[in-house]
Amino acid sequence: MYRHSFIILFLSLIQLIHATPVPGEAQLLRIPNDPVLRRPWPPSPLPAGCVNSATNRSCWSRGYDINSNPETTWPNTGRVVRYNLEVQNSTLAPDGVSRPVYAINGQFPGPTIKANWGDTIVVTVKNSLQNNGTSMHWHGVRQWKSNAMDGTNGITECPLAPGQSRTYRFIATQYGTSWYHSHHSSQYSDGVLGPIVIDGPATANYDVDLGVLSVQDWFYETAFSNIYKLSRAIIRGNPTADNVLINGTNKNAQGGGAYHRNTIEKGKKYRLRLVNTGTNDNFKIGLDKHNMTVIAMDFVPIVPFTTEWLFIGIGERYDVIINADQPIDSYWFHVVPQIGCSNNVVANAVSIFSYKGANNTNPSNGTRNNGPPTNDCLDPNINLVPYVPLNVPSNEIIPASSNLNVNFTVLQNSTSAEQTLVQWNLNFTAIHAPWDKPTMQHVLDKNTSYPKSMNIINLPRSNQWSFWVVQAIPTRAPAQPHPMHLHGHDFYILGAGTGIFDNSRSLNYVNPPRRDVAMLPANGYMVLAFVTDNPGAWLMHCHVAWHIDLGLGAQFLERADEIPGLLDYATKRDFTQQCASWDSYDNHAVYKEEGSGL
Ligand SMILES: *[C@@H]1O[C@H](CO)[C@@H](O)[C@H](O)[C@H]1NC(C)=O
Ligand SMILES: *[C@@H]1O[C@H](CO)[C@@H](O)[C@H](O)[C@H]1NC(C)=O
Ligand SMILES: *[C@@H]1O[C@H](CO)[C@@H](O)[C@H](O)[C@H]1NC(C)=O
Ligand SMILES: *[C@@H]1O[C@H](CO)[C@@H](O)[C@H](O)[C@H]1NC(C)=O
Ligand SMILES: *[C@@H]1O[C@H](CO)[C@@H](O)[C@H](O)[C@H]1NC(C)=O
Ligand SMILES: *[C@@H]1O[C@H](CO)[C@@H](O)[C@H](O)[C@H]1NC(C)=O
Ligand SMILES: *[C@@H]1O[C@H](CO)[C@@H](O)[C@H](O)[C@H]1NC(C)=O
Ligand SMILES: *[C@@H]1O[C@H](CO)[C@@H](O)[C@H](O)[C@H]1NC(C)=O
Ligand SMILES: *[C@@H]1O[C@H](CO)[C@@H](O)[C@H](O)[C@H]1NC(C)=O
Ligand SMILES: *[C@@H]1O[C@H](CO)[C@@H](O)[C@H](O)[C@H]1NC(C)=O
Ligand SMILES: *[C@@H]1O[C@H](CO)[C@@H](O)[C@H](O)[C@H]1NC(C)=O
Ligand SMILES: [Cu+2]
Repeated sequence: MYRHSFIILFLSLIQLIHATPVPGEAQLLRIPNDPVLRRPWPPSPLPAGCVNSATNRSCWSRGYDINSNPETTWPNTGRVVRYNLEVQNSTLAPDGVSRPVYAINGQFPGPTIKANWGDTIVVTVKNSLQNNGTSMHWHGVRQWKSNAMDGTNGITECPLAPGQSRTYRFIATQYGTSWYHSHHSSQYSDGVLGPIVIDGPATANYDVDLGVLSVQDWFYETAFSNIYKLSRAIIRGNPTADNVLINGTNKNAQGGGAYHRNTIEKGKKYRLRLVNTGTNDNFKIGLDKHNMTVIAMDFVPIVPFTTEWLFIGIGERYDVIINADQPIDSYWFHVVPQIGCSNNVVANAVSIFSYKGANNTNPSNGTRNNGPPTNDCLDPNINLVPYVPLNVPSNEIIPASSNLNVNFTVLQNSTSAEQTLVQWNLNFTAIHAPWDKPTMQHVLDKNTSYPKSMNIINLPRSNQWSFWVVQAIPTRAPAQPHPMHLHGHDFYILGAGTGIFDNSRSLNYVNPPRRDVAMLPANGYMVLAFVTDNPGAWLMHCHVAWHIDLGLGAQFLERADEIPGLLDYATKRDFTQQCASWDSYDNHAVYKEEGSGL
């Protein structure tokens, strides 16, 4: 198996060295023979007896530990974990206020998908809604050579029609914390989401894994109702959320509902897996009197750093360790919407951590409004140092053709206000992913006549570095940061700042942060890079649900020629059947696709 991989590696290097430019393609730079691109390989066998334990979390399994590079190597466990997720139309009251929720297996958030690093995850999704399709995306999962399992309707599949099921199957090549969510317009904001935990080694030790702690804004009006009004400029600006949910619960303004609670024991260390599963709000998080040791960003372990407050954007994840070393008492855990990248009636949401043996399980009211000293919407990039170091070649000027502008448009219609269209666009186009004819269908048909609205960026060549400048256009776009998310890759963040990017800005090529979501600063730029090592149609988009619904996305069509060969017989058959079911449902559906469909 190693020999086989070596031959592939060798061939890739040959390709790198002999790559010649293809006219008209968007692919930008070729850096041959990069020494850090494929490192370390093969994994050196570890001494037997290194066992993952509370006192040595850096171990994992024979041949794999915290030094292994999940971009190139993962355990072959032979283990398959199976889940069934049924999306249902129900009414729930997460914070004590009832509203329609599209729950999964009757619950919100949905059940946690748990696996070990290297396991195969098999999930059967059933759509039991009456009047909506669905499509389940496994956020942050690299889907290495498994693009068809990405769950992005209009790109990798047709939506799953009411009454239908489909089975997704993919390998956990990375480990850490994430979530799954619907990619069917704004549907996830109405409840179709749940946590993912992939166990693996860690860069610092802890005693207890408390699991995922999701944080998100929460609206009493449904997302579908809000987006209808937003897209037609019936309301202007982002709708105001009514609450913040912490692990799916909170008190409401009238005092109903309940705080989320955790009990901890003095002297122990706790791992907490933070995920922002929100629609519009970005937060800073902190626990009174305690610091957090941050050990992972998204699916990438980092050199641990300690902080009192941690910014978390939509779709981002941080794994942190809290040391229960303070006096036995109860403490507020704060989730504070940041001004400029949030719109919420709640200024400082809380949950409670109580030490075992504390006399009072309610913390003092005096600290109820503790908050971070500063308000901002920026990733702490300087502190985000990947534990397995990978560099980016630095000997190139970033060309103007790698610019992807983020801009905002209102297409006014003087005849009919109902027809006014608000759009966000990326590189001059508001993306539209046609549900009835996804990118995958075009690829299987070998049809390259894509409508411009699909906003396709072709990346035909293998194992090339590609560089992107995501640039907010300050003149027209409301000054607002955007959490940008890429499917199919972890990108490298070479730099981010305010103003217009030019090549005089300093960029970091030495082990820069790599992850799958990062904040584009308000009126600013972000320079990203990734290697074309994963054939597929991969969406890049803003994770503010309103913004992607209104078009803020593009798709990288990477090595299209190789995609059909990655679909086995059953996957191709299921794809076709799912599209046929969708078409027959859509013929008489009450609701039609609007906006991007994503
Ligand atoms: C933990 O395991 C690693 C191997 O992954 C080993 O090098 C290290 O010495 C161990 N540390 C302790 C404290 O046992
Ligand atoms: C959920 O049920 C309500 C009430 O029956 C119905 O109006 C709505 O269309 C349903 N939504 C979906 C997505 O099926
Ligand atoms: C989903 O159903 C709701 C009604 O329950 C409707 O408002 C919405 O437009 C539907 N969305 C889609 C994409 O079908
Ligand atoms: C949040 O809820 C999930 C699901 O119920 C649970 O597994 C997890 O432990 C909870 N997280 C915390 C930090 O309590
Ligand atoms: C938290 O970190 C700050 C800054 O490094 C430090 O001053 C403080 O003592 C730490 N608090 C605890 C409880 O460790
Ligand atoms: C709890 O209350 C008892 C009685 O007032 C007191 O003796 C004890 O020290 C308190 N324990 C803590 C942890 O505050
Ligand atoms: C804290 O505030 C709540 C709500 O305002 C109140 O019910 C409670 O009695 C207060 N607790 C203390 C110890 O003052
Ligand atoms: C941004 O969009 C506006 C229309 O809303 C347009 O006038 C302007 O030229 C666009 N700018 C760029 C750089 O795309
Ligand atoms: C404006 O609205 C009218 C009435 O709905 C519609 O017929 C027309 O196509 C719209 N024009 C544009 C440019 O969207
Ligand atoms: C190719 O795709 C385009 C856009 O979906 C479509 O209009 C065209 O008919 C297709 N061509 C063929 C030969 O199927
Ligand atoms: C961005 O859009 C422009 C105008 O449509 C196009 O010429 C250019 O190729 C696009 N950029 C990329 C990287 O596809
Ligand atoms: Cu955005």
